[in-house]
Amino acid sequence: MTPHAPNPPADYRELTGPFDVIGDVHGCRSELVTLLGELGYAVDFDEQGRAVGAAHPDGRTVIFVGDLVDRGPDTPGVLRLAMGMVAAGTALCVTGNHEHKLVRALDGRNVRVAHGLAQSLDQLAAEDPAFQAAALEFCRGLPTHALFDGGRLVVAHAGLVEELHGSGSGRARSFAMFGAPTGEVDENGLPIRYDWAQDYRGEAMVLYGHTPVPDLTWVNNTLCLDTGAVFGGSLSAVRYPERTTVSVPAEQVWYQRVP
Ligand SMILES: [Mn+2]
Repeated sequence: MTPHAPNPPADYRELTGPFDVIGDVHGCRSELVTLLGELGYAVDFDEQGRAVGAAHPDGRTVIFVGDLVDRGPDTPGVLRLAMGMVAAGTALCVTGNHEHKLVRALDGRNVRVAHGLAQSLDQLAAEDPAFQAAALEFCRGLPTHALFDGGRLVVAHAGLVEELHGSGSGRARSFAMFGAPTGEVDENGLPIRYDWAQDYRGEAMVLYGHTPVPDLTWVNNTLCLDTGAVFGGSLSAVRYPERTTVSVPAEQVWYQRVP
């Protein structure tokens, strides 16, 4: 068993899109199927009624910003669909901090089972061993961020300052998955992160998730796509290069936000 080391960034600069970039899914499989439909994808189902792939008639490609897993009702279902799309070449994906931690847990590392990891572990344990192994290898292989369209588009789970675009440094990997803690905590004891987007002046569009926001708001050519689907918000996507957005409401509150 190889220790899980976060992967280098993926160089997809030759891919020009068009793309549909989807925010944090967190096991919300039903909302993901609905969103793909709204975006014009035809979703494929297997004989057991499980979503196993999706393709767009105009050849568009999905990019997932990571955090497919944890908290929600059907992490295996989300992984099955995303893995099928990636295998078929209709989607690409970068890692979130939740995939990173799930891999560590499945590798037997000593991680604190919190923030919805227990749901993923329980749900995956009910799947057959071949799927469990494939899901682990899928999550293990995800890049920490990715460049597209000649470097004009950057996708990183927690965002990324311009100087780290394309960098495989430890700082780049940590920033892309977790953001940059300032060392301070808020009134709830949660770490305060550097608000990199407010200071961003880069030419590349940066699309990301990680921190749930109530609305989709462009900040200096960056857009956070995590609209908190698993917390009862919505699941969101932005079309590239069109910059138009699509959101579908959560079917229910799947996980209570803490605190
Ligand atoms: Mn995250």
